Amino acid sequence: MDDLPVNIENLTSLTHPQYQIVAVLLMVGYGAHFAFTLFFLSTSTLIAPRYRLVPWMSAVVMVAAGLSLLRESMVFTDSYSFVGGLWMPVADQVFSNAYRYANWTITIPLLIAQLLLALNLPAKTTRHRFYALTAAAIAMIWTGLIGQFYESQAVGTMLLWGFISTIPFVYLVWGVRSALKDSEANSPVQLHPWTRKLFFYFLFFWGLYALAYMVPAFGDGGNAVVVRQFMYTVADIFSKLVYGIILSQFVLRRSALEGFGPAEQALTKWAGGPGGVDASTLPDEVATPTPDRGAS
Ligand code: RET
Repeated sequence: MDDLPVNIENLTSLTHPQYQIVAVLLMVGYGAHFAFTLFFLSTSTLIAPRYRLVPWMSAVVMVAAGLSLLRESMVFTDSYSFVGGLWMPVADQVFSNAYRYANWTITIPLLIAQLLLALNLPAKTTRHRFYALTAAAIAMIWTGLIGQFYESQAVGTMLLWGFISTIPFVYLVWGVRSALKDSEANSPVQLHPWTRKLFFYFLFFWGLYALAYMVPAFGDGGNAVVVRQFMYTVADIFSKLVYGIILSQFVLRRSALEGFGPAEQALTKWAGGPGGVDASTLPDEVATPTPDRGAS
């Protein structure tokens, strides 16, 4: 397989712990994404109808990512056989991280769309930014996809494509930053700290994918396989799942601040409690618990 454009996973044996860690990481990945589909669908009713697409898009992202990781996991277990105390790559099965890139082509436009919808920018700005950021994201993913085919044979070529891919990524980061900044003009002040923190959150966890891409430049053995799948799993969970929870919480607060009853009730219940909202930041009618809630 040396002369085929394959991932490092196909060229190295794995010890039993290395194999187990990757198998568990992939399982945690698809399990968490599938499970949280239910969370996003069930909590969406607390959010004002105009922002409800945000959790619904998270639910779609969860299913798409769950299926992709399930497939990745099945291909991983099919790609090795246990021989002489080691997990050896099998000759007639190719493991590929390309499934991930295919999946990002679907999920990233959704992640961008849900951010823009949560920010409640004017419709025209939202549309323009969506097209520009999605075009940059597709350019980033597909140039990275080409590059990762060179990781086992020509690390220099891989890094060159990685560099090309970083150019649209920088544009994407800049676009997200300016969308977040623009949103402050039409967002209640209580939401401003959220938008500032969101940028660094986004930068860190999306950047983790770029770091994972570079792992074959530093090693191509079993540890490199484990480190890369670990980085992918962390990036997946935080840039899709936890990101979805944060955006849902963000639009839940926005809904409450705009006077949407179910959101007000959901937040009032926890007002003053650990991690709850400060009641003084909510409209008056929200800050006063109703008698039945006070009694419980
Ligand atoms: C690549 C190639 C190397 C350079 C850069 C990359 C960036 C990838 C990113 C991926 C984000 C994926 C997400 C998936 C969600 O489902 C393509 C690895 C910069 C930022 C958020």
